[in-house]
Amino acid sequence: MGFLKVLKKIKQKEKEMRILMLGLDNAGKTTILKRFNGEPIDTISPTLGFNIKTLEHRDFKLNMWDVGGQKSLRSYWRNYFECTDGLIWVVDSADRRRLEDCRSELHVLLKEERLIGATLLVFANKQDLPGACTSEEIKELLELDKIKTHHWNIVWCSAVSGDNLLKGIDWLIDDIACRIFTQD
Ligand SMILES: Nc1nc2c(ncn2[C@@H]2O[C@H](COP(=O)(O)OP(=O)(O)O)[C@@H](O)[C@H]2O)c(=O)[nH]1
Ligand SMILES: [Mg+2]
Repeated sequence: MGFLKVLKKIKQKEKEMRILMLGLDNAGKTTILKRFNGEPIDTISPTLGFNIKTLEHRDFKLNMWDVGGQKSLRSYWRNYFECTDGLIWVVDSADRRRLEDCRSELHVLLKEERLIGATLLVFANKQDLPGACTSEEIKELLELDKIKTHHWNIVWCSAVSGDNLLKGIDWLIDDIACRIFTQD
């Protein structure tokens, strides 16, 4: 049996997925992770470095990597790419000023060889804020339709209210499961 097949078998048995959460700083990555994990979200400080959480969801074990998004930390993102099954790109939908920066960082990221094959979920977060762009607007502004290299989807959400987090994460898990667990 080839190496990749062996890897697939191991993953299948443990139903384990490695998910990387990225996006500009202040987008809400840490808040999403904590909210999803049922932890309090009122004492979150900016992530310097990274934060790993293993969550059980449905039948799956999710290794979630939450990596700091400050400009000075972005060159370190590449250290976390290996073996990524899913990428969650979190957007602050109310921060219109930085959406251009957000678009270019995302498209640079998707050119990374080590991320080929990763499923991409874009969370249009902070939908509870007045003036937030809709997910349709975010899709246009981030030029998501240009992405042909990855399975992708955009889902609006609010980490503060918890709205739609499950919908996004379930889509991601289903897409990954189809790719890595059902082939032989
Ligand atoms: N109104 C609102 N604020 C949010 C939401 N998600 C995160 N925030 C706030 O945005 C700030 C940055 O969140 P954080 O999770 O630290 O962002 P990170 O840098 O991407 O990890 C914090 O003050 C959060 O309370 C949301 O859905 N709605
Ligand atoms: Mg953070």
